[in-house]
Amino acid sequence: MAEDEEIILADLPDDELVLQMQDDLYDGMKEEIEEGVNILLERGWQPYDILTKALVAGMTVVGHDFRDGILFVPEVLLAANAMKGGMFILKPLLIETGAPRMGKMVIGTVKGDIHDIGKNLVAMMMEGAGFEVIDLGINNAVEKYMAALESEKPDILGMSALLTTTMPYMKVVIDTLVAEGKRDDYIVLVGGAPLNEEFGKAIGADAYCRDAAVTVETAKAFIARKHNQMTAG
Ligand code: B12
Repeated sequence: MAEDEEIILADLPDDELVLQMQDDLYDGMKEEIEEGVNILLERGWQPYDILTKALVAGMTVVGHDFRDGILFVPEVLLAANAMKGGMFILKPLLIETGAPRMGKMVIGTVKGDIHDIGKNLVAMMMEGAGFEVIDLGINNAVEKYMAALESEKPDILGMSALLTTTMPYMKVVIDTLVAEGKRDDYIVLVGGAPLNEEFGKAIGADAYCRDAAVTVETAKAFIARKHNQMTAG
């Protein structure tokens, strides 16, 4: 196809459309991403598959080239904006599953960190699975988490960090919970690209979750265990 020839997204077969959407995400083309999402929905694709195969996969490529110095912050911001355009369309579809109420989660990105795409995705998937989610947004100091736990009384506290410099802040929050004798009142789940299971254990979280789907499964398992303990006790 000639360089200047316009690509008609709706004419592409599914596999080519998905690859084109990954390219468009890379190039920060929000409108094209929205159009692609709508086309795949019309073709009967599941919202979760669109999210993972087109959007998250596209963002992974962006991540690699950002790491390798091929892309810079302005371009990554555009890609993030395009991703959010797609997520905005998918959000109500992921949430309206009619799942029974599972529990409540307070979630936020830690102090010094403004990455929120992964956190938003976790929040969306948790809502879709029937959890009530209170989203504290980005750059949360320990006081903000403590105040929300006090007022919302959730079952789960979720913390997100995408930087090696901000992930230790999760321990500040957990240590504060311990110092105030509240650690056992909450299931603490942590996540973000630089974390791993070992880190989660080291800071005293209940679990590290590598992605939104694992978060939902882990949260359900912990809630079930909590209910069993309550009925046994
Ligand atoms: C998009 C992006 C940005 C955007 C953020 C836009 C936004 N609104 O979020 C912008 C351009 C603003 C940005 C800025 C910066 N970024 Co940045 N960014 C990224 C990038 C490319 C993608 C992150 C992303 O959205 N991924 C997609 C989502 C879906 O994945 P995820 O976040 O990992 O989330 C999943 C899981 O981790 C998990 N999860 C996430 N949160 C939670 C929470 C809970 C409770 C649970 C259970 C699970 C969970 O589930 C999610 C869904 O499946 C990453 C690359 C990467 N490999 O991660 C770099 C990256 C994180 N950024 C990096 C850097 C260095 C920066 C800057 C310092 C750059 C600079 N020089 O200014 C600034 C820091 C700003 C700040 N103070 O926070 C580095 C971090 C390196 C390090 N080791 O610390 C990375 C790894 C890129 C790199 N390799 O160099 N960035």
